[in-house]
Amino acid sequence: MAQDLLKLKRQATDIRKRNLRLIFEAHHGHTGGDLSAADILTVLYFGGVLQVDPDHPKAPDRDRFFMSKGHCSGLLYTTLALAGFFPEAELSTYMQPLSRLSGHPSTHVPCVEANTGALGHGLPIATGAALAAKLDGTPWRAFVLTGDGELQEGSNWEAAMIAAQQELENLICIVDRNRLQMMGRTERISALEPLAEKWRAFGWAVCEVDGHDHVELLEHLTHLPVAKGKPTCIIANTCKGRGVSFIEDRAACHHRVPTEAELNAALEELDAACTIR
Ligand SMILES: Cc1ncc(C[n+]2csc(CCOP(=O)(O)OP(=O)(O)O)c2C)c(N)n1
Ligand SMILES: [Mg+2]
Repeated sequence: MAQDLLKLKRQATDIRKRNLRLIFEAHHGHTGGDLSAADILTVLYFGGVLQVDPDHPKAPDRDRFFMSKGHCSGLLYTTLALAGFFPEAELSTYMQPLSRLSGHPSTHVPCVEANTGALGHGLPIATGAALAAKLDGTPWRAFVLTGDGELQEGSNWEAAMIAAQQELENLICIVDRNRLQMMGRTERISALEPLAEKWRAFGWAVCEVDGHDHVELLEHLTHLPVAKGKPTCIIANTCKGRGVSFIEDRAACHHRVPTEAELNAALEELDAACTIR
């Protein structure tokens, strides 16, 4: 177990480092939101949570993952490439003309289940998918990752109502609760708290975790559903820009591209943190 956790820690560092290089090379990207969700995607794809197979990306019974905070396509593509869904070298084409690695997730990429990025659509799509799986009597689950600012879109709450009414225990919504949106703090712009109580009032089973703690994430994501007959919401408390001190918890980090000196400093800092046990 300790060995597995060390592997996950290294994997998360590799994802963050490759992701930062991708943003630097492309001169585009969402640095803060990518780093914020890196541990969540690490655990989903490398912690044995998602039942997906790079050799059979269209396997009918695969779990479906929807990256609703689609502005963080760079993180999704980096994770998928490192997990073997397409060659890592292709990451250098991110956001270049004719590349399938577009700025918002594209279904041309293996295991990307929907085109997302217009905020507020991932949960409704995942709800429909989970309902279809339930009606078909198939075992797969629908996972969705939303931003917290994204929850200001009303479509999420329409989907939340239907999901509870339909008792979609095969639906898991993870909220990247970094408390920042594009222009500042969520609680200043359009407050979400009490967020857990809101989800509970909508009929969901809710748990709150440290979204950078692999043990906590694994504990909840490998014991699903949290409650029989209810969809699950996991509020993952995170830090936007996590892992790079001069990027962390700043609104300006939302889509600021690092300079070459900043990139090198960030890579060094990530390496140093990974060697400390
Ligand atoms: C419907 C819609 N409105 C506006 C945007 C522009 N936009 C991209 S990211 C973002 C902020 C998202 O904040 P949050 O959901 O908290 O994401 P994170 O903090 O994880 O980056 C906005 C407004 C969009 N992509 N879609
Ligand atoms: Mg946010």
